[in-house]
Amino acid sequence: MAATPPDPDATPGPNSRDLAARAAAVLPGGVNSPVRAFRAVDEPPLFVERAAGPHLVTADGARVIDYIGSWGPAILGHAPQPVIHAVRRAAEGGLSFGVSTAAEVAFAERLCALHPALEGGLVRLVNSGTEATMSAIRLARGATGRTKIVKMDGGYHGHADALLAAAGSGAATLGIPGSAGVPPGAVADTVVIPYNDLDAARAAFERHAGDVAAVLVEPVAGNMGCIPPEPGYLPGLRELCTQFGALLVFDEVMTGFRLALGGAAERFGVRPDLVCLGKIAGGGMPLGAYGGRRDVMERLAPAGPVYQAGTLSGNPIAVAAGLATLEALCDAPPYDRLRAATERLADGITQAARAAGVPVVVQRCESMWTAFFTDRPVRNYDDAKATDTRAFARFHAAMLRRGVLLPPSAFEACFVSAAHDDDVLDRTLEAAAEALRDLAA
Ligand code: KE4
Repeated sequence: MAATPPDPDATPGPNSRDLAARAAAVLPGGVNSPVRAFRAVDEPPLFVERAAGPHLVTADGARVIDYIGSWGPAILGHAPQPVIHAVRRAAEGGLSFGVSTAAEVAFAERLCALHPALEGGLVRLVNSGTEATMSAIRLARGATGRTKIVKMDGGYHGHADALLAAAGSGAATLGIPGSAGVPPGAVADTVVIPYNDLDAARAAFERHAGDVAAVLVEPVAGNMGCIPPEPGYLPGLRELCTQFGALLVFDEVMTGFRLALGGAAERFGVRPDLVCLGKIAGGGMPLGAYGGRRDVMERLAPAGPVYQAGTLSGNPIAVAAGLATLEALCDAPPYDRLRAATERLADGITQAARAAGVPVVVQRCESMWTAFFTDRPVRNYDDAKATDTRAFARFHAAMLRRGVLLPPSAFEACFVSAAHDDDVLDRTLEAAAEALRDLAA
């Protein structure tokens, strides 16, 4: 397969190597978010100049097929014109006011019309997924008067202290700090259990009876690679939360509007008490949201005693991008085609790996997928950590050499967009077959 053709419209400028050197002089690790450093795949970081549809154009003038998709938001493909136009129009009217706007009300109405958890409920707009989950757990604690938050080992919900908890020594034990700078006290009420394990969830409730405020879960795990819930798992969590008087909180920052217009709640038919949204909801602009049961949300200031605020919450430009994105998804739901495209990729990579004699398990849910280098299913974080991440790194490099950019970590999900047409899928599968033969050689 020929190397990626240079983009004919590329404008000469500093290349990724020059930019990486400059970035290292002013940014910690040379990046504004760790995964962009490409350290998990031992490659120099890429810098993007612009993007359109399924492609990124790098600072080196290469045009690559993109499966990072901005870590989820780019479900329509990059630079979708309806969203670009909406952002332009909104920007003409001003960037931020600190006073409410009609647009943020219309956007909230659209969210409440689309996500099952928001039906008849309330939603609060914030600026990131981190802010959404951080606020949702404070609200859960304030609304229930309880302190324990149960989260999954390997679940990532942004970088709020209480959620940077690693698994403790035993099942259902209290979390230990998952990062320097997180004091033990910040995670003393965070209980970490394995994903896809209802017995562990029940044990957590029994061990901390009456003090579990909420269970926070990515309904489809996307931050330990793509790990779908096993049949009955989400309904089981729903039953346990109801039985023990805790709130079920779906972190749908990644799965919201990705799996279906109603996210995982619609896809799996389980209604959480609260839902956290981001990524696609902002159409690539800084926006998050959390919401759900009216009786819980009414505990939020200024209606209630739980405080949360934000200068740019409901920002008119971010709301314009989010609303235009949701309108495009509602006008022409891409989900059947996205599912078929992802199925084609998964089957093609599986066949190519088998032909090359390389153990690969491709796990997917709708248009999220991950190629794990292993010969067995990946059910939870321990399974994911046991996969061959060095082989993934070699695969990542071999794919990039052939013009296909996968997320630079074995513990991330790839995303297919509505702009990934058959030719792009063909090129991806051709590159994968060659890359897997490289690995086997
Ligand atoms: P942000 O604060 O990054 O907007 O959202 C945090 C977050 C919350 N919940 C889930 C399920 C998430 O996946 C995320 C963020 N995801 C990562 C990648 N998987 C963002 C990429 C990055 O950190 O640079």
